[in-house]
Amino acid sequence: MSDLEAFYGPNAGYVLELYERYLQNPASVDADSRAIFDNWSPIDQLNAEQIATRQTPSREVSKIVAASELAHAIRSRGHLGARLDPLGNEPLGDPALLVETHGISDEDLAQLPPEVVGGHSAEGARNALKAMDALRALYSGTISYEFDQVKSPLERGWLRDAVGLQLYRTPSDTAFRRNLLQRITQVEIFERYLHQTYPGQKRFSLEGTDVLVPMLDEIIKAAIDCGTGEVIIGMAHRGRLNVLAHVLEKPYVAILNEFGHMKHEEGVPLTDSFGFGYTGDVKYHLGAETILVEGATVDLKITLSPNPSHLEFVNPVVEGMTRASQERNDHKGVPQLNVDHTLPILIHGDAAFPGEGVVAETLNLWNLKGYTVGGTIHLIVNNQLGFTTEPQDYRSTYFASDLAKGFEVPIIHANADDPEAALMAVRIAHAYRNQFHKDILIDLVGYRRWGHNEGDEPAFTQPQMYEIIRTHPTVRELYSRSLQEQGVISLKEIEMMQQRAFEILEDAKNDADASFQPFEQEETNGLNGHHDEPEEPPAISAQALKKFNTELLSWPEDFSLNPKLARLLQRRATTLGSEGGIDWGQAEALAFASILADRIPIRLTGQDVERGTFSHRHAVLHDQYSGEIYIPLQHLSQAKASFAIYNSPLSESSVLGFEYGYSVHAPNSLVLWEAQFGDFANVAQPVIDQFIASGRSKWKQQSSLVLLLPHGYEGQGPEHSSARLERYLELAAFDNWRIANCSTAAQYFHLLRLQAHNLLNYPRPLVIMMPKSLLRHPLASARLQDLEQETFRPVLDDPSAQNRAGSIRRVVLCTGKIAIEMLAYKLRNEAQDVSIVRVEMLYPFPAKRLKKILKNYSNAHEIVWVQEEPLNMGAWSYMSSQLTTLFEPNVELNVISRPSRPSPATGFSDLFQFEQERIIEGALRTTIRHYGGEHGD
Ligand SMILES: Cc1ncc(C[n+]2csc(CCOP(=O)(O)OP(=O)(O)O)c2C)c(N)n1
Repeated sequence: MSDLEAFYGPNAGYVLELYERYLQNPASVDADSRAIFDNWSPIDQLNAEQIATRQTPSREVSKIVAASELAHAIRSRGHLGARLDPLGNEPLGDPALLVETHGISDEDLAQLPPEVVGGHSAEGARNALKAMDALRALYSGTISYEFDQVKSPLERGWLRDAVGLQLYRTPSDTAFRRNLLQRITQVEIFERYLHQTYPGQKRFSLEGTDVLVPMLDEIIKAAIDCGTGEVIIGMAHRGRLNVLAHVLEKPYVAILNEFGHMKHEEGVPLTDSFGFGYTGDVKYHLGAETILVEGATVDLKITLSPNPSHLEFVNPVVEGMTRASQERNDHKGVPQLNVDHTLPILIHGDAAFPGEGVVAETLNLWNLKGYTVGGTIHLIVNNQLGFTTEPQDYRSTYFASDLAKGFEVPIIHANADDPEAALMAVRIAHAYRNQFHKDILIDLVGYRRWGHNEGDEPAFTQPQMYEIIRTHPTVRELYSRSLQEQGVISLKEIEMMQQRAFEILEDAKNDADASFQPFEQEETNGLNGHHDEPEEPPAISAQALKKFNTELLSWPEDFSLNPKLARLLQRRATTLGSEGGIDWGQAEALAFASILADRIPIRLTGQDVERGTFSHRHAVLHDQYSGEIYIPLQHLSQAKASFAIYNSPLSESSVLGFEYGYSVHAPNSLVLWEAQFGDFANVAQPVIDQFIASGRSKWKQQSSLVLLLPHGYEGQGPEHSSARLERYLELAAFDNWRIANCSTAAQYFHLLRLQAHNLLNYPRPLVIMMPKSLLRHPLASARLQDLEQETFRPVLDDPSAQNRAGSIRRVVLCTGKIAIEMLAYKLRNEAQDVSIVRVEMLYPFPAKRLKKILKNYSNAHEIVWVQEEPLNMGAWSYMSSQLTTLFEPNVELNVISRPSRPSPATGFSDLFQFEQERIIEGALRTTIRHYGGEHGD
């Protein structure tokens, strides 16, 4: 109650009012007030009431109010006055942080009791001035906070308590501090050793933000204490070698070996890469895994995802890996998510974080049911430069972290020259994530001791900054000096620490030199297969398919499905008879059902996938009255694995990166991503180029991700026609993935099953050009026996041409929808000398099968590749080089297409129609020869 003696008159009235609010809901008052009220007794309340009735001189009241406003300003805007820059730049400041702005002086504060400031800083302080100083040290020191963007009062209260009550202060015992110094010493000496031993070689030194490593140590320690099973880290080049060595425990010998013996600076290892398809990556992009064993029982797996040069694109990949690690899917229904099992950490650059859009896309995932991972700890390694570019040229906001505020992410800024402050930041971050399962970000403000890489001269572009850095002591020097002054460690011990760290590196270098082996042949196991054949999945009985179908068309009795949709779905009950008519959506559902029955979990995501962009899937049913949903694939009696389906946010890069990461980390799951229209995947091109197409060759990363890309020319204009098949074909090499374009629902059914059954023994991404008009086309539909008896066929010969093979003069080769259009075209029956052969699997190229089919048409004198796409797009460039090896030289190879164009399709429907008919007629009439070309025929 002594607190209250200091308050009188209206101020005590205010306190009482606050107290009443506290009694109703403790979270509704600020943390500091709450801390006081937590210790109040009923007597205190009585006294407060008495005090409140006394008269107060109004000047005193206004000083108290001013002091309390100042304290509030420090708590909410202290970061604007914080000493965050090790290089000594002045903070931005804010008038609200100045005493005089509030109409009072330090002398006034010295007259007021410390309780007007409240919280931890008031404890033991002689007066409000002292308490205010302590408050400034908490909020505007070498650590500071931005919490006001967090909407939940409960969370804000928790965060204020964490700071105000110093709940997560870094331990101050001698052993802890000495260990911390030792760690910083290892980090620094490692960089110095590399600098001296391999002058000019790129390593993207961490010096200037060295404390990142002990920060990661601290998070990992906290994770172990919480029983976390896995920590997954994503980061770019900066400090990666240091993290690999000290956090992932990659042996020094291995790292030094890479330095000493790289044939080429950009990292081609000395393997016979032409023989094995593994071409590797530069050392500062490599990933690693380690298992930390603490005591007898606790194992923590730490994974550092490999990273391409494209900054920040690893973010969604790490989130997807994390989600995969958090889910159990060995049961039917929804996967069981345990976000406490895995902790993701994303380390960003200060220029890349606000600059690369994929960061915002990834932040947007945190609270979405298909994507949440229960919070990510973000760390910006802020060295105040992006290559040679300064903050005023690479971001429009004051702090590098400002983007995150829009996502309600709490932000902690820390000065990288104060290791204890930096550690407190991660201690709070981990506890917050643990408590609220939300993202939190630390902006670690440091500097970069060298150029962007070690071959760069930074003084060319930042002369003044580097003049300061040249003489600025390292964090190790600063911290050891501080510990020495406090008597925690002696100079001799400090020197011995350095000496020891050097010796260990020297020993490793000797070992590296002695043990170097130029060929890594054994590591290429599993990567040397060229054009392997995937294994056929087991056959599936008609009876089983019928049972699946019945269950897929069942929902609870009291479930009110939209009557129109119910009728639509009921049509599927009739298609397993002799009439057939199984359309794409139904074939897919039956394939999924059979895959789930075979214990293979499925995850399907993309924009509007639950219904399907073309209203063809309807995997998720909605009750018309309650809004409840029902997903038949989660209720199948025979399902033995989970089925997850989520509409994605409107994003391609982050969601595709996420699914790639998921597929890598859950290799036994069938993971599918569907683009709304195929060419929207262009927006995710870095994910396709850097991960899906090349991850295996660069990092031996295995993925069986399926990309479903709607493709086909139907008069919908330039951006809704082409999935840019040519791009996938161009990236195809060394059996890196499979590219298919199915023309029937049955083929799609079998292809899905083929992929699902080869997840582990033949893992490859699969790109499928998906149809639109074919989704319900009778000629593309399947009969029950097609599903029961057939398997996926990479090439489909023309059944109608079998009995007249000898009279075929022209073999039309094509892929996908155009085949069905030609078969359905009015002139088809007249074109008796034409056979229409469909290439359903474009890559790996089905050379043997095609050759066999072509051989059958021994009198054909012409092979024509027919495509809807312009000549410079589609499969033609790829096909033309592949096809020439398949037939005799006297056979002509021609092409029919739209003429070469910069835009994939016309926006005019009449022009589209005209061109489409010309292509089809040109293919079917052997007398007409108008082929596509640069300017048309
Ligand atoms: C998508 C992409 N754009 C450009 C680059 C080229 N680049 C590599 S590092 C870098 C500067 C990055 O600055 P920052 O994010 O602050 O990280 P730092 O290197 O300073 O640690 C640039 C422009 C890249 N790697 N990726």
